[in-house]
Amino acid sequence: MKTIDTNRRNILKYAGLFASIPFVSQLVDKSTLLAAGANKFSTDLVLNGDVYTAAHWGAMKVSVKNGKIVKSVNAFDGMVYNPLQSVTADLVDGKYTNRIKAPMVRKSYLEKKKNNRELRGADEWVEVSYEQAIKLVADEVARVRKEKGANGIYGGSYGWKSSGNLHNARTLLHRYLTMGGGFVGGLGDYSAGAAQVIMPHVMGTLETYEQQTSWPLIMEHSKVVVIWGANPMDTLRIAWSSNDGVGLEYFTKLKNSGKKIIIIDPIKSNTVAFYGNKAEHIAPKPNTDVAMMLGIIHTMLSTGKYDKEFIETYTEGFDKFADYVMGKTADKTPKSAKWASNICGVSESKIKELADLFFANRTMLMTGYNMQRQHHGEQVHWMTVALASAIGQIGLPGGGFGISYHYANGGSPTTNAPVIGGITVGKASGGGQEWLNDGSSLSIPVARIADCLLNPGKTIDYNGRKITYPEIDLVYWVGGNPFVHHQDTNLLVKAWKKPSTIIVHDMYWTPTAKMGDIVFPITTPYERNDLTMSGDYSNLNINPMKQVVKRMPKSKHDYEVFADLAKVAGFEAQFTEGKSEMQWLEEFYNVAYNQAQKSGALMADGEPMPDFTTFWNANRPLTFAPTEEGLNFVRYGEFREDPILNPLGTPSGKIEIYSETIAKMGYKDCGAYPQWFEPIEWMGMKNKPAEFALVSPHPSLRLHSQLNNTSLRNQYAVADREPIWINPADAKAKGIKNGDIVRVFNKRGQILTGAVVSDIVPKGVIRVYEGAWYDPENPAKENTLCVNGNANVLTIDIPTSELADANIANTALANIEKYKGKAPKLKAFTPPKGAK
Ligand SMILES: Nc1nc2c(c(=O)[nH]1)N[C@H]1C(S)=C(S)[C@@H](COP(=O)(O)OP(=O)(O)OC[C@H]3O[C@@H](n4cnc5c(=O)[nH]c(N)nc54)[C@H](O)[C@@H]3O)O[C@H]1N2
Ligand SMILES: Nc1nc2c(c(=O)[nH]1)N[C@H]1C(S)=C(S)[C@@H](COP(=O)(O)OP(=O)(O)OC[C@H]3O[C@@H](n4cnc5c(=O)[nH]c(N)nc54)[C@H](O)[C@@H]3O)O[C@H]1N2
Ligand SMILES: [Mo]
Repeated sequence: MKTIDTNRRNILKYAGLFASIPFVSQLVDKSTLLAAGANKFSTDLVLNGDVYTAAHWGAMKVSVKNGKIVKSVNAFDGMVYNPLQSVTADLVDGKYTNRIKAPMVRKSYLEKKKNNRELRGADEWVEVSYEQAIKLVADEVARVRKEKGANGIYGGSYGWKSSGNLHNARTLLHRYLTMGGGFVGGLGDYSAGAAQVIMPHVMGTLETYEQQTSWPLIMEHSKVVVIWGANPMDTLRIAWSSNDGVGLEYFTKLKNSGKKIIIIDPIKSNTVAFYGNKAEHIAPKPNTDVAMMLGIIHTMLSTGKYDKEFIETYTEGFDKFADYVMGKTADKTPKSAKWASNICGVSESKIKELADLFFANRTMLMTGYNMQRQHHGEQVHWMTVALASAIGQIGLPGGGFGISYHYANGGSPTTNAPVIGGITVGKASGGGQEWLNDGSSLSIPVARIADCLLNPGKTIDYNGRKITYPEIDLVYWVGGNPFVHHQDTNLLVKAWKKPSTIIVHDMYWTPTAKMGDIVFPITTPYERNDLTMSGDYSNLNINPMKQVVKRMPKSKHDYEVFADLAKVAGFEAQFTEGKSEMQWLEEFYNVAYNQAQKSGALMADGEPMPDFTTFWNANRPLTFAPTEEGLNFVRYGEFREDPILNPLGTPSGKIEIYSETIAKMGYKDCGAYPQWFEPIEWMGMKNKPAEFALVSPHPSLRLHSQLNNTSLRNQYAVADREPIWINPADAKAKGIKNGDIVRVFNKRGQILTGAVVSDIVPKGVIRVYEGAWYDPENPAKENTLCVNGNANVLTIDIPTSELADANIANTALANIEKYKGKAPKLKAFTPPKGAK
């Protein structure tokens, strides 16, 4: 146990991290405020000065001059630089910004032409009045509800939207559709869709979005840190609520900690570059980590250097899995280091060395998500658990595994912060909410959307049950960009022609907006007032998100659009609860404030939390300090201490290396214990349908498609397209030089990219980041070129397995050639015909 003194020291160190920003208590002279009257907060815009706001990429200080944004930086000085924070001005209005400036309707849709669906993406647009747009949407939603019921409306609307607990686009859509009588939703997410379904069977929890063993304990106890299929120096630039920045601080400190750092990634990612000679880089072939892990486990079982006692005490069915590893099951194949080496390309001796190293030292396996956005993606985190069980350090400080250190700052110690409220989905108007309780028949796995639109009535397997696709006639999308995020774009183009109506809200003419029928021009987060916490696991800060600039003339908040639609449908009072923007925010803030009043929780500077008016007027984030428990949190520590008293939420209460539940499902593509399955396309297959393994990880200088329309693009675009990384030997063989335009193609589609010839990718592998805006050369033609380089035009739209039905974005092969034609002009960042 830590003494109070060390804890206090830790807290002080922690507060030190954020010391560069004046605390609210230092800013506000309370006596003047009291004199001014307690409940006066200002919503006047700052015309010259600094405004504090926050985004997925963290808390920011935005400088304004004459009502225009001139600079935007981290709200806290001295933290690891995050370039995503620098382009706020562009997001409001820049060279590529491409704002939707007015409510618009597609011409042939407006004219009710019979073949209008065929013209989606290729049509002209017509500006309509806001009132007319509201009426069109309200009438159409009512029609579909009447004819098809809740089952006819798809509101899954997957996407990263913007930070903010009020202007939460997707929740607002769900609130409107729920109150109106229901909709078809989306199950799971694109991020960790396979892991979040398998892990509850194995560990009894979701695992993907849960707190990890705290970073201070990693720094103190881990001897070996394995960054496996993760690129934290890039991916920790963002978080779901807002980034607390702590993950980047710790991964930076780790560099010179003297620990053995191993990075396992086919590519020399920016994280590999960052650690340089302070880390060992091991490059397996893409999609082969499960085999590599098996080779390590086989070595451990063969040498006897594994933790038998841990396995006996804490796991279920390891013996059956061990039979598979040793080749005693039907396939008669020992999964030896040699066997693994043949598949993953890492040498037999290295695999054996890792087995010994992990067993002999306190080892933390930090995995990313990319490996599970692959065919049979369920297996990799299950296998990680099997490996960590053999090592036997789960539940020890600094040991075991953690699958979200790379994501939203897992391991950033949890603070004592009270939690603010947020807008909720609410209740169905007029009573019954049966459809919600029966979400099973009305939600489809998110990544099956194209399959669902194309095949109404089809029944699929999902995690032990059956789901029958409804017949969707109306798609309502806010806060997401499926024409960038979904696999096999050309299939989605076909699927998109099925519904009668597609409604999109966005700030920009994204490819998804261009593929809609009715679009609303939405305000950016810098044109509205909101609140968010930062630190998905730490709750480190409460951030004001003050309106920074005047809003674009015809733009609307998502909230306003839905409130107006609710009005037409007769449930406005229920939707708005009669509250204004600032009244909502005061209420959300007071949820936390009242909690703090009750518990006596103080902020990191030792002061009590200010009331809402003081907080809002002070215009600064509030910072809280980690608790003793937060600093000393060991994931599965209690389970390890007493597995009888603190069992896991699995059927056996133990770690299920063998799952009876999954065995009973009888799926061919997901067995009762973790296994190596050959992916549908990969480097080592026979009769490869294309030559190169396409890896499409998350972009360093964007959040998916967000920020593609900013000046950050100047830093990475090549020949005015998305870059493709090609190994020098492959480039030479294909006659491709740095800066050339490269056509990347396979049977699913074709894209144009700009060549970066570099040995950061191994031979036989190409990398195109996900997130480039889909830009069809001729939208009226099938399988037309995407001239901006959206990787998903080339990816495969099949499920990971019948268990999780998650996406397999990172399992694909493609060909490359130097593009010889005249380079088509980019239209990705210009409005469509008819729009200004
Ligand atoms: N090939 C490949 N594909 C992938 C992945 C991969 O690794 N490889 N990764 C997948 C993963 S993990 C994810 S999470 C998805 C991400 O997919 P998305 O979440 O769809 O990606 P974003 O670009 O964040 O899209 C958010 C959209 O919401 C809009 N928006 C922002 N704020 C607001 C708002 O307040 N109101 C409204 N109405 N709109 C707003 C933005 O302008 C943008 O168009 O991509 C997936 N696709
Ligand atoms: N800057 C930035 N940060 C982000 C995002 C973003 O778009 N931009 N997106 C956020 C979201 S929504 C999510 S879900 C997470 C995604 O987090 P991850 O899924 O972990 O991120 P990726 O970038 O897809 O992949 C991480 C690393 O895996 C490597 N990799 C690819 N294939 C393999 C393989 O077969 N084996 C191994 N061992 N490694 C492989 C890639 O080269 C990459 O370096 O990131 C979040 N953070
Ligand atoms: Mo994600």
